[in-house]
Amino acid sequence: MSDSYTPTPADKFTFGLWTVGNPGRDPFGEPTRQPLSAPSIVERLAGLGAYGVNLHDNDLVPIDAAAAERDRLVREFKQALSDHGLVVPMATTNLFTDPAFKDGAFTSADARVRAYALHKTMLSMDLGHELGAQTYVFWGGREGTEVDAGGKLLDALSWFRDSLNFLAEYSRSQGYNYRFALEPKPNEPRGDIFLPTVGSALGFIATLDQPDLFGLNPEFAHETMAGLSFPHAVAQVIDAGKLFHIDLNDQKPGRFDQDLRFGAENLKTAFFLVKLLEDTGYDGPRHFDAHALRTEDEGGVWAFARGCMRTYLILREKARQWGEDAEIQAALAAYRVEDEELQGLTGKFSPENARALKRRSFDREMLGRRGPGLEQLDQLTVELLLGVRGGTSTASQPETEVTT
Ligand code: GCO
Ligand code: MN
Ligand code: MN
Repeated sequence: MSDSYTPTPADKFTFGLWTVGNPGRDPFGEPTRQPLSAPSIVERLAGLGAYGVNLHDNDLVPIDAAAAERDRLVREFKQALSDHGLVVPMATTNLFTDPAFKDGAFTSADARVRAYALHKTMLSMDLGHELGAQTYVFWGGREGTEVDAGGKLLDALSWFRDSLNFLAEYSRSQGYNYRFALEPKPNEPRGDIFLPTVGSALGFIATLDQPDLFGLNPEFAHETMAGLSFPHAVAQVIDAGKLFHIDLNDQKPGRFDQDLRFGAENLKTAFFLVKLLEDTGYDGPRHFDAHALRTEDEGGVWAFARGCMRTYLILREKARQWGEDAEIQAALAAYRVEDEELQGLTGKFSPENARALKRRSFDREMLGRRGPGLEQLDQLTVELLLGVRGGTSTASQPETEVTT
């Protein structure tokens, strides 16, 4: 079946080898699906219209693989990429599965673990570069604590900073020129993960030696787990010029890390997110960091992958309709009150502006009485999402009644 919501590589949808390759293991149960080889994932994703595939070093090469085995796996993967026209825009390091990292990688209190984490990351950066990756993600899954009796909170930040500075220099010295994207998460697998939210990561980047090389890879589920709004977080990342990559999925607040299909849970939030990305011209990959439900067989995995991309495209179409809907645009225009004279006074400080503003009297009661029309605007949005506001023209749509 092919319709206007069928993705093409121009839509820049990517998946991780670990996402569609997720075999359905959870802390309480064994895998429910057979592992899929990397070349077979590439073939299937290409068939569905994806643009690329991302990976951790050990998604492709087992941690204890001998050199010949590594070379064979990389060769076969590269062959599949070129056969099927998929790219690898992003690479990252698995610094969380091996027991060596159980108390952190870059923030371990054991200097030998910190050194091993650098060693492993440099090798993984070599691999990513070989595959053509231009963005390198740091998700500090084990960088955190369950108990703070170790007293390392400030040391951990400084070890983390030293490691990122070291790796940025490594990238430059090798001519890799990666852009680095930090991916914050509040918890899971650690009780508390360092740099838990988008805001924390943005603040930390400002303390690095080469802050311009670092941006963010915010994830829908991670801010949602913290009870925060993902569109608000992403807006702040865009405002800071730091949206280097994005992880899309879905999540119920207050639950374990669910990694649900994009749009499966918070449709309206997903809509405003897609609208934000499209309105601001984000042109990086739309990466789905999610996996099929544990209940599913392989058919369910591909239904999941197709569903993530279709929902994004449907929401993109809805965002376009929203922008062209006359009634919505009228409600929006009414919501935003412009006043050229006052905006002239408040836009930039000058002693004259300050004096003029202080002299000015305001009709505070009138300002407090004004209804901005958000109920109507939001209801129009809901109706558009529910499909009862039709296509591009709103001429034949019934007017929503406004009661005053
Ligand atoms: C998670 C994270 C990871 C990272 C991945 C790439 O919650 O497990 O989202 O999936 O995104 O390690 O950096
Ligand atoms: Mn995640
Ligand atoms: Mn992620």
